[in-house]
Amino acid sequence: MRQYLDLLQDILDHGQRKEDRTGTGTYSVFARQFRHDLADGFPLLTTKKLHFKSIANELIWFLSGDTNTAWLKENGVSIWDEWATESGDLGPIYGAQWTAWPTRDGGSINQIDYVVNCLRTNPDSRRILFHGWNVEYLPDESMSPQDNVRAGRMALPPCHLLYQFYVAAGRLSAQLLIRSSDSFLGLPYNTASLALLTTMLAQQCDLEPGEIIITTGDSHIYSNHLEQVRTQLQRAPRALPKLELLRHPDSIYDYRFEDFAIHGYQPHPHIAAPVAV
Ligand code: DHF
Ligand code: TMP
Repeated sequence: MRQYLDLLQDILDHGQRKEDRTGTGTYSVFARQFRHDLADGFPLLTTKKLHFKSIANELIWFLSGDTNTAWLKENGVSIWDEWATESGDLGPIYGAQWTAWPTRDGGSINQIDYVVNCLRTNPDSRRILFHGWNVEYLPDESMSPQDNVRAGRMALPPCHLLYQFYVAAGRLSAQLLIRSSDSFLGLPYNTASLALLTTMLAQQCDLEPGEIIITTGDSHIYSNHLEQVRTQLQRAPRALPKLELLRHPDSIYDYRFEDFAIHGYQPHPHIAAPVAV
């Protein structure tokens, strides 16, 4: 995806040096946007190899409402380990807010049910969205992720937070606001995850996948990713793979990793980079 590489170049050329919560230091620009038509292929980065299994299983895990790393670990995914307590807890992060947003009467609201229902019964609605930014449960930035979890708060506040959907001419489009974007490590995951969720929702609602649009707020490259970014920018993007759904699950909650087939993914080799905790 040319636009992704252009964003990395933009940050290298125009990024301001900023200190950050993790003490690593970043180069950062504010508020960038890119779009991709899912008819042109599945947006899995080709300029470095991505672990699609981590991306798919993380999404399945979010949709299940789970916020403990145990299931991820059993399924070969370690991307959340650094922020969890010894017992694997991450506090009420994505899965909790998506599927069980707490209400004042002690109940909860499933925002994913709302979205699926709205897409099926009221696709022209301008209110088809779900949101992860539940202010009551945001972490205290002066405390560690684990101490926040012990206090009943999220380990990390959501980075990808506002998902909005749009239907026209039988196609389902989605836009996502990412308030803070680790452009080398996180953004390729977030992009593929949004594309996968949009494709799954389209299947569930008898629509064709349309466009995805991503807006990134604080769009940064960590100072210890500069070498990796330069390596990646020297590589020529290759043809995008195709995603095939092998089954029509009964609901948005019934997808398994085995339901997804990625065809024609021939990326350049993986580039390792340390994640800032
Ligand atoms: N913190 C920071 N600083 N950046 C993030 O991207 C981030 N993402 C989180 C939680 N906290 C974060 C959740 N998502 C990796 C990718 C996504 C992710 C967390 C970590 C990662 O380290 N990816 C490596 C290894 C992939 C693997 O183990 O499968 C990569 O090379 O893509
Ligand atoms: P912050 O909460 O101080 O913004 O730190 C969160 C870091 O994690 C920041 O570098 C953005 C990154 N991140 C992503 O880019 N995508 C994600 O999906 C997640 C969970 C985090």
